[in-house]
Amino acid sequence: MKLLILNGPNLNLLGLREPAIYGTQDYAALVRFVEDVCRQENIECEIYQSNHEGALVDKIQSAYGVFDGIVINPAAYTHTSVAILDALKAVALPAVEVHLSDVSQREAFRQISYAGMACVKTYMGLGFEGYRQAVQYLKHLLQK
Ligand code: CA2
Repeated sequence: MKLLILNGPNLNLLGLREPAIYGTQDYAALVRFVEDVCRQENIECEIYQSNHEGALVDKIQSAYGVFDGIVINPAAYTHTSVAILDALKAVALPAVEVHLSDVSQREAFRQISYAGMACVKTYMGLGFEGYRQAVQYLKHLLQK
């Protein structure tokens, strides 16, 4: 089983600012966390972060026929990107949306998730743990 883990803009800056919202650990720690989870679950993974919408769209497109599922935190593009929504729909791989923070309790502009419309499940407000839940959810779904 092979999963693509995608992270959107500014997540590479984790730990530098807003620790009350996003925690104190940096992006390298998130990568290590997800790699450890995938190792424990016996899942192959590729973890990719970009600050560019088109690069994320290209990566989703390239997942077709290569990966079995996608875990995606589109970051700010969650709330704006029909292009990412369309790419997820186009490849039609099971996708799970993750947010470190509980976006449902934040600003009005964060209340819409375009990417979420193409996802089978969303985890929010769990910090890094949300990625573990997402990987495990996809594992169980794909084993059915
Ligand atoms: O809670 C999440 O995971 C988000 O996807 C994070 C995004 C935000 O735009 C979404 O609404 C919710 C922001 C990503 C990183 O932002 C940083 C801001 C300051 C310092 C470091 C990272």
